[in-house]
Amino acid sequence: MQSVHDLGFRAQRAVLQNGAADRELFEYVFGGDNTLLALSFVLNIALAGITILAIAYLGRHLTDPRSKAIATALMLISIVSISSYTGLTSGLTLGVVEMPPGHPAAGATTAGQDGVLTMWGRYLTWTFSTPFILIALGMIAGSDWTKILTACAFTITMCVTGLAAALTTSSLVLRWWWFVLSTIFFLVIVSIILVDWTAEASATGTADLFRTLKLLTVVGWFGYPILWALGVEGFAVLDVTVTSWGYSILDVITKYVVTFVAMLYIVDEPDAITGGADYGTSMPGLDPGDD
Ligand code: RET
Repeated sequence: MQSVHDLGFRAQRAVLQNGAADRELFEYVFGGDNTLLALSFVLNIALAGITILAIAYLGRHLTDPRSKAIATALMLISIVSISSYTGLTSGLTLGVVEMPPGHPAAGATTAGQDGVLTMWGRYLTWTFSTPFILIALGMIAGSDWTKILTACAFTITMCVTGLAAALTTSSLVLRWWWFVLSTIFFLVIVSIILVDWTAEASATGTADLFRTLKLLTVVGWFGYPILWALGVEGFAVLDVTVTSWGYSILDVITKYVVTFVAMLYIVDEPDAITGGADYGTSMPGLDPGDD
């Protein structure tokens, strides 16, 4: 009798053999004909690296735990990003996905395979990077952890359903249904930022900084579903290279620009950020050094 292990192994092999291998996709992107696409990945590796070093430098004199926590969250955004773009560059998180009947790119071929180039690693790694953006924003607004973690849970759900939208090949309707689900989760996050955190930032004293971060974040984040819809996975109005550059530019705004704006403010450790010894503790009045 065939063991469950054998069956699992055969299924895994079937999945991995279905579509172009990493090396073929790496050669497709870096082989010379798709230099612009390759640059959209490499640029972000460089920018993420510079941002990580800049945060380490700018934050070297931070002493307050809240300022340090925000700086760490900001650094983790770029740490995820450098890993994400390395995955795309190596071809590991690229794939060729055959679009369902009725899709404008149905019947397309890429790197000798039936399907379109899908940068599925982007959706996967946003699952890890966007929570850190929201942790930093929520802490700057002075929000509580219930709201911050709620926003994180919704962004994870948004990214995973976005990944499902990109990878569904069975039906066009279901691709768009995933897209609608993901958009609903996205709107929950937007409302937390625009309603709850905006009010909380005014009370905390970080309204000016939060206004800038909110603008960059909300406007920038709306760009992603628009690009998805116009890109090769949606209505296929834009080709893969333009879509990839679109995402890379949005990443520059929503990650690195947001990081520098926030970091330059935090470096001075203003009271609105540090908030005093009791700020954010579950037992006000208890000095952590008193044990
Ligand atoms: C998708 C497609 C499905 C519908 C929606 C999307 C939204 C994506 C967003 C991504 C933000 C990413 C960021 C990454 C930084 O590392 C998945 C494109 C709503 C908002 C800020």
